[in-house]
Amino acid sequence: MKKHDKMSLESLVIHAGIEENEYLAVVPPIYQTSTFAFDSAEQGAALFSGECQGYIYSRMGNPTVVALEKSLAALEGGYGGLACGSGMAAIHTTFATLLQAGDHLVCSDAVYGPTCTLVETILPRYGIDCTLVDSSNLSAIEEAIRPNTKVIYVETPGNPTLVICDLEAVSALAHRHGAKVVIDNTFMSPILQQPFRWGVDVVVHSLTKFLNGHADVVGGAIVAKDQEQYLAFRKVLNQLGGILPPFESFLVHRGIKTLALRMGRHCENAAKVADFLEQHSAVEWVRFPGLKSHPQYEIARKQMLGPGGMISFELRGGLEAGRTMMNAVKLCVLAVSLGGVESLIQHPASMTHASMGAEARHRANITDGLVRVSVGIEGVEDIIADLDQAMNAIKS
Ligand code: LCS
Repeated sequence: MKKHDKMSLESLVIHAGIEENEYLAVVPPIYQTSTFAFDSAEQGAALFSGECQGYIYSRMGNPTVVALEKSLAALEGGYGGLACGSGMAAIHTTFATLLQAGDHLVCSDAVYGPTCTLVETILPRYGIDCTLVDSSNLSAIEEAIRPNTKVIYVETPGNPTLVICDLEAVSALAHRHGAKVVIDNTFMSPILQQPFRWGVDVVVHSLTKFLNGHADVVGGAIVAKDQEQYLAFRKVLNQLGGILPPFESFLVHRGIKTLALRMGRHCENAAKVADFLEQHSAVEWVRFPGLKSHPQYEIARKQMLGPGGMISFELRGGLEAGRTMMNAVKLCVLAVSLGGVESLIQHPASMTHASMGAEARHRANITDGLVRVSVGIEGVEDIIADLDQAMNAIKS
């Protein structure tokens, strides 16, 4: 990656991971193959023993996937990237690498529902305990740390409440206690947040969202800070097998080329939509990192390069009003997922965060009336007009 060292993020999205190939194709080919032939029995054995480098079998590595992985590592400023079959596969692989029976994990209480379910119900079956905390409260995190705490896991901004964790402070705290910080950077993408700069140890992503950006791939990624960590993740991913196939890798790498442009537009549109919502009489409150009313507005300004495209809000009429509104949208799509070019609207309590259960949702401030919007890159006047007409349906 040396030749990219000094490039801006706007150039890295276009050039990182694109390397010369046999025919000098500007867009490298898709290596749609499960396995690679050896020159000889001796060479095959040397590849397996690590004496020589090359491709063996696509679960262990594939040139199209590696191109994407190099791009992800360059964008995050890490040592190496690992493309996974989904965001959840990336998170699972990360925990399976960093934790073992007898270890303890501190996890932010406002995370994607299945992440919460994984740490609360699946990891304990393997002897790994978890404490959920409000990750905007540093003393709550410190109180939760035990002598066997190995990982502090945060999503910032968190899904769906957009609660923000101070990455510099939590990294310093974790390192004082001999723990590692893993951050899910999905909501920001590397364009808007560079976690390694604040001392974070591992970055994970759902590639399904902003990085791919076109709602046509499910994928995930881990980015490791150094070689030792990268090799540890690679070993576990090779055995667990949750890899991203070549075609999906090609699509995500292609999506990344417009990431900087898209993130700029998501931020601009979302800021206007958040202002509109905050002034609307049907709205009780709005959470958006670009609004001064956000409780961690100052931390957002410090560590984020833009507010992002995600907004949560509560309607005055609670759940019933939310249902009416979601059934009335025309341009916005009523669907889960986020980060695509199209605006999406959904209800976390009955959809993305239903699996957490009512108690965990209550602890994480995910109210029954909370509505989440992923603001797309359409004409912002059309998004606002659609939300306005849908909220007007509540009154009638
Ligand atoms: N991390 C975050 C912050 C997410 O929002 C999601 C999915 C994941 C990880 C898991 O990624 P996946 O395995 O789906 O690629 N979030 C979703 C959401 O809010 N609606 O639908 C999926």
